[in-house]
Amino acid sequence: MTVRVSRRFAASCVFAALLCVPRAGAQDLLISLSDPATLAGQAVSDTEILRLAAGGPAQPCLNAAALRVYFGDRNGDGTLDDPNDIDAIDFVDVPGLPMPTGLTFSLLADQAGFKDGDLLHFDPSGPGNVSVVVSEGFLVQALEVVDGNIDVDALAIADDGTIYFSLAEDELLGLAQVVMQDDDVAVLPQGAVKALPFLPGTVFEAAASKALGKNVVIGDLRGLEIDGNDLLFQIQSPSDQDASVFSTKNGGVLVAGFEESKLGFAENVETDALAYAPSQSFPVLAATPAKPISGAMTTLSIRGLTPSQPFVVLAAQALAQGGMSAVFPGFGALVLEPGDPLFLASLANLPALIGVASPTGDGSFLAPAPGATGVPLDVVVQVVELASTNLSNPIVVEINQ
Ligand SMILES: [Ca+2]
Ligand SMILES: [Ca+2]
Ligand SMILES: [Ca+2]
Ligand SMILES: [Ca+2]
Repeated sequence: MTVRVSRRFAASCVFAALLCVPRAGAQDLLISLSDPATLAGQAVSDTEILRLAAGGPAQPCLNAAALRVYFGDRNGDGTLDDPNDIDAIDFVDVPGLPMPTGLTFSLLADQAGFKDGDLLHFDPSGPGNVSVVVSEGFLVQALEVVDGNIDVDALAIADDGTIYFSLAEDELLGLAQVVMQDDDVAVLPQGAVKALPFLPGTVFEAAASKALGKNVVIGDLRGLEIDGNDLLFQIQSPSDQDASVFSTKNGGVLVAGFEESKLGFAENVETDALAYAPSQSFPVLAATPAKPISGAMTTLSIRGLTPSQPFVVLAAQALAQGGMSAVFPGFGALVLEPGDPLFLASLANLPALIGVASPTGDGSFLAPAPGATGVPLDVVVQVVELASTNLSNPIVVEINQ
């Protein structure tokens, strides 16, 4: 027996009182997948962050290549590391800083000294610097988790700093032996060391049931965002709705245009993270192959460009460190080291580095990978649109590695 039901009234009062910051209008969302899938013929990993506008389809946003740059070389072996599956996100626009620095996220599993219950962010001090915003240990103490171990798997941070989060598994809490289930939502006000009574998963199950017009068992709560007095959420079950965005609005609705059927994937997909998107979108850059040998033809692919407009490819051998970024629209910052010889050389050869986007906003650029045979070389690349000066994400082409 648990006291979960008897806490429902108190939780409902908290629910009404705390969700009081309105947001205006329909807004794009960020999502992440639980498993790899294929979108418009391109592989999407379960770590990547995708952008979703009402009606879809999903578009790449923070792709695997950009995440490697910002996650950095975590184990010190000289090459960049991929974060393991990201399973919780919140996003706040930070003007003048690269887009990833507005992201708070949690990993699916412990990695490189980070815990799967830590809330992490990409530090503004530069790509590759990752900080713990709130540690798993702090959250364990705030909830009084008996076994001392949690995995955060859904996250929303209110404008007043209140943290809403869900756990990946049921956990026994405190001396009262309360069970917090994996579809419940913990509430931790800004500055508090103890969590408030959690929001019961029965609220979300009832909302999903009302939205779908039938009684459903939602399983785990996988994604969470705040929408004025309501919460947006994503669920584990049923499988034909486990990538849909639901709202507690009016007792429960599917958010129009954000149903699973609109995402546009080749496969049946499930999502595991949800947040509001940046106000600005940006061209998304990737290289194929990501790790060429010197001389190998390498394709830079760009999606989300302004249709039919020219863009230029900029390259450097180093990332700008510590406040040296230049502010531009789109991705938010040029992070190429401005004094780098390759960067200066690319500026001197700009006409050769100009491409033109297709009428659908795609671009590509083909070049042989530079460098001496067998010698490891990193080349950082960003693309900038000439008219709008919108920047793409950076990538690092890891040559001979
Ligand atoms: Ca994911
Ligand atoms: Ca996690
Ligand atoms: Ca943990
Ligand atoms: Ca959960």
